Amino acid sequence: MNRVELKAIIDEQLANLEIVDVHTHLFPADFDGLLLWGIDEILTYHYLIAEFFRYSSLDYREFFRLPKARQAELVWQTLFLDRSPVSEAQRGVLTILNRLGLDVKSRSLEAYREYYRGLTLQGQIDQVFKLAGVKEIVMTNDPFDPQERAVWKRGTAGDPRFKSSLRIDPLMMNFPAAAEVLQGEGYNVTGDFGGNSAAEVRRFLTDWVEKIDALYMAASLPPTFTVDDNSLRSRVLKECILPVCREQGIPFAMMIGVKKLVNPGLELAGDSVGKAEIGVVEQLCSEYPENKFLVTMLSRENQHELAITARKYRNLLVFGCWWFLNNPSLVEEITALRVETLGLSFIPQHSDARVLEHLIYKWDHSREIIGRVLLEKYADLGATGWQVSAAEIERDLKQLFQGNFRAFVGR
Ligand code: FIX
Ligand code: ZN
Repeated sequence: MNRVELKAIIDEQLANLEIVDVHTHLFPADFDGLLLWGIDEILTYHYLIAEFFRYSSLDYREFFRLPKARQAELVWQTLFLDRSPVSEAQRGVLTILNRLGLDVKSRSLEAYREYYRGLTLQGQIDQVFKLAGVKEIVMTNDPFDPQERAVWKRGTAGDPRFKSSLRIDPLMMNFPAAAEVLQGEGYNVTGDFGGNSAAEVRRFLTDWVEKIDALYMAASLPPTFTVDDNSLRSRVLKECILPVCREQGIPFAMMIGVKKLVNPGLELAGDSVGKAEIGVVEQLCSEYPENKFLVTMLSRENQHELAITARKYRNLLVFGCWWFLNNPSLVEEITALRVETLGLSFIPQHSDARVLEHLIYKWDHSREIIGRVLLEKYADLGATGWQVSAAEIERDLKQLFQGNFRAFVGR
């Protein structure tokens, strides 16, 4: 099979692929408006807000007090009409518009708004999943968010395409505040993790994993994350989170390297990145062989050592080119490094979609790059005389884009 034939097969298999997107911030239509969608949400995505303020001297608070539609107009003018939208987040908007069949060259925000006026949310969910080639997504379900807690208490019709994960950052990042929420929910915990708190936190975690049928538990963690100390964070992890994950047979997903709110004025756009210590991943995988760890790290500088660490521990599954790494040049570099180091034993990407339509651009862009990397690797095999078949390419892609995750979570 020559390179042209190989590329045609890879492109066809990628186009027919049913992706399981292992980390998003999306929700079904009946989650009380928690699902963001539509052109104004697309244009006010925090990635674009950060880029908008590269050019604007507007007071942050003044901007965020504006109606969402006005914020979107300012972003459209500044990042699209006043200068070419060459950044990845800017290009993403145009990919979405183009794939929705809108006239990108019109550059008419009004025309795009008119299009949306004719849509229903449920219809847009169906259309976006189809255009993006996504079969299922995993939500980020936060029991510490009162709005989301109310939805789960009320009960929802649910949508089989939307799977759950239990996001528990406050337990590790601000236990006293988390303890107040748990007390309010009837769990006998104290802010200093005293008394019967460990057992009660385990009961809380068990109740919620079972209530939402969580595929995994997750937390985003700072570059300084360590478990060597006797901190509340370490104790909650070792005495509560890891035991419940073991009992429930689910992974703990650690998203390591976020510096929260280095610029608070930017709100969600105010987080940044720091190189973390890979030793904490080694230590947890080594000391807790009965636990499964999904890990993604935010710093480019952590990627090689994370891949090498995954070679040492089969209870570690690396996933995604997260957030600031989700740019074509880095996705290509990281995916090539992972294939060369881990073969097909990793999850190449997640969308981190915050707005429904992000599924379209995040997967269009990533599929193309990951396909390019795999073409090189299959071509390298061909050069040795090894002939990979279309069925084998389909098998490999299915493993990367859903099989590895399903096997690791046991679903
Ligand atoms: O912690 C997370 O889930 C991060 O992905 C988010 O906090 C972040 O804002 C994001 O959406 C990045 O893509
Ligand atoms: Zn996220």
